[in-house]
Amino acid sequence: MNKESKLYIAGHRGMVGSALYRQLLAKGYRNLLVRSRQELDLTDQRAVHEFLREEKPDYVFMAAARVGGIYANNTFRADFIYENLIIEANIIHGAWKAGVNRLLFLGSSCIYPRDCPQPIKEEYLLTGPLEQTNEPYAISKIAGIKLCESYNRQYGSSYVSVMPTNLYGQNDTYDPLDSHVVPALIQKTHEARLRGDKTLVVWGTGKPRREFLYVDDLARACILLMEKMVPDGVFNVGAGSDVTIQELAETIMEVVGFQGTVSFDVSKPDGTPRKLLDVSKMKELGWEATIGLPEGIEMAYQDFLAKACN
Ligand code: GFB
Repeated sequence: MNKESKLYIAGHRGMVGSALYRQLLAKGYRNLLVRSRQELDLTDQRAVHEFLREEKPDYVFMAAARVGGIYANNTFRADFIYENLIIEANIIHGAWKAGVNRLLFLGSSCIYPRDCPQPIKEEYLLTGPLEQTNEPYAISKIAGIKLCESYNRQYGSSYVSVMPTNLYGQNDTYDPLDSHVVPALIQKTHEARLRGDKTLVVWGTGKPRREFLYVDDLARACILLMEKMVPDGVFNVGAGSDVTIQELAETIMEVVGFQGTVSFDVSKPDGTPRKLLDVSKMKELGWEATIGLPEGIEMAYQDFLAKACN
């Protein structure tokens, strides 16, 4: 990949896509190809194939997906599996037809079996049953990995898959019901502080463990994989350590300046008990996470405040 290469970022307005866009621009890549949802509907096969055939990008970053937290995954099960499957099929097949040899597909750590050994190695894929709250989403992401692998094996392309752990950071989606735990708790804690509440309600038991990665660290890993043209395959990208949801809530309360206590709504699901990724493969390539949790939460909170004030 050189500075003149034509790079298509699918989903450039989302949290991951916008981080990729910012970082690629900062590194001097000038030939970035993007389309808004209004300009290109990624669920429309004909439109996607025509776009890729006309534009002929050299590289494709696939950051477009229907995403959300545990409630959204569990509720909009059909939308999550359908939209992700069709977007993946359209872009991957369209890219291959347009002669794109290098593509990066973004999956998720929820593709791994619910109860697999920790930390999770890439080879544990498809060795056991999945977590139920996000099974449709996970199946769609496994399909994406298998699409990449199959095109590589049948047609000799070089499509690589990245499995990020739970992400957060600049340009996250804030919604008390549908978003992931970090943005949901940032918003809820902020509002609880403004109202002068005594208690912050956290879903589940607070005991599940999660690994949180600031999105800029992920973007750096993706660009490295594309620049180094590492062999195809699946690459875990995670922070290397995890915390309980209770510890996360306490960190957020500290950053936001909320003095109350935490209570747990156990009528809400916990989801998978733990999903800490083994990131040895990325470490061998010279990548590791650089943004710690309190620092990252502080940056995310500033981004939330900037948006809330606009
Ligand atoms: O981030 P999250 O929604 O997704 O929830 P998952 C993580 C944990 O935080 C769960 C708890 O145990 C939740 O019960 N939690 C506590 C909360 N309070 C809240 C809250 O206010 N909002 C939310 N959302 N959670 C998702 C998958 O799983 O992770 C996706 O559903 C994807 O498919 C994503 O893989 C990375 O980590 O459980």
